[in-house]
Amino acid sequence: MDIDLIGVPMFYGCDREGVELGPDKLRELGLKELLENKGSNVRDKGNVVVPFASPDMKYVRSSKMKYLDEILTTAENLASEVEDSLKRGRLPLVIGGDHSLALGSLAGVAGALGNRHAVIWIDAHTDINTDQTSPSGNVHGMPLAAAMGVGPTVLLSVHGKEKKVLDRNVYVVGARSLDRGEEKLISDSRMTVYRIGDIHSSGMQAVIDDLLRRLRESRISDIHISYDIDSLDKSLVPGTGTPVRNGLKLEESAQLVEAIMDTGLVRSIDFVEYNPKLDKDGRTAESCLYMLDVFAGCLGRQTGRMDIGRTGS
Ligand code: B3U
Ligand code: MN
Ligand code: MN
Repeated sequence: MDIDLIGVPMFYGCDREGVELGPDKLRELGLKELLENKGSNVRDKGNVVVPFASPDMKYVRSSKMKYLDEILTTAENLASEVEDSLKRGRLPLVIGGDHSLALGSLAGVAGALGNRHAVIWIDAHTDINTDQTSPSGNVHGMPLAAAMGVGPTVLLSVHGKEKKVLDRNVYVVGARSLDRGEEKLISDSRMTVYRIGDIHSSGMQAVIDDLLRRLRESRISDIHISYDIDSLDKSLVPGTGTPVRNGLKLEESAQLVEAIMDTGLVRSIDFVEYNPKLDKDGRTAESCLYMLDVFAGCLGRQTGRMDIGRTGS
């Protein structure tokens, strides 16, 4: 597989410093070599430009969304890179940074692929708050709602059209920490949420079978995976801003990722919320490398350029 690595050194969406060091730390740990050793051709596009802002600028633009201007500028920059990579037939692997970067990656995906794709969001959270329902004002809790066209216009209008994905093509896996407004949006929309309780009661394989069946039935031809490392159990990822107990084991996560990757339909990937500053004894680095190795193995098995010779809209 031909892969474009794109780093997004940003913490504005979680308002907790350290996560901006994620992309360079993963490079230092040998991410490119890992992908290459498993058979992919990798081009490192470097980091997208993230504007500087000091803490006193947090609420300059909005009282409800921290660092709004900086997040929007970064999202625009990232959207162009992702769209460009996809149009060249390469797979953008976007390394965060906090999850607000998905505003940009999903906008880029929509720009290149239109609206026939599915988004699979692997996360302890659903990230479908709006400026009105967010308990924190942290934009990393809002990007998936915005991608579905729900939320304030400023978040929806990143890189053109307002809906980046149809709600019926959105799947969240691993959710276990939801806010009230998020629960309401789940019941009001057609998105599918596989909660940790579903996974533990039916087993990961049953969840995978159901997910793949739905993708087939909706004739999905392209998939974006947004992988938040806090989907993993708290014990595995001390180095993330909001670790949540009762999460996925590495083996469960690997099983899930392999099943999705092996559809051959995955066109782009986000890997987010690794905060090297908060890590303890390198445990999070180890979990990240374990999962990135799983992605690398799957990507290495897939050959050649992807044929995405079509434009969105
Ligand atoms: N749902 C909460 C907490 C949160 C969302 N995403 C993460 N934490 N990582 C919020 O602030 O929206
Ligand atoms: Mn997230
Ligand atoms: Mn999360």
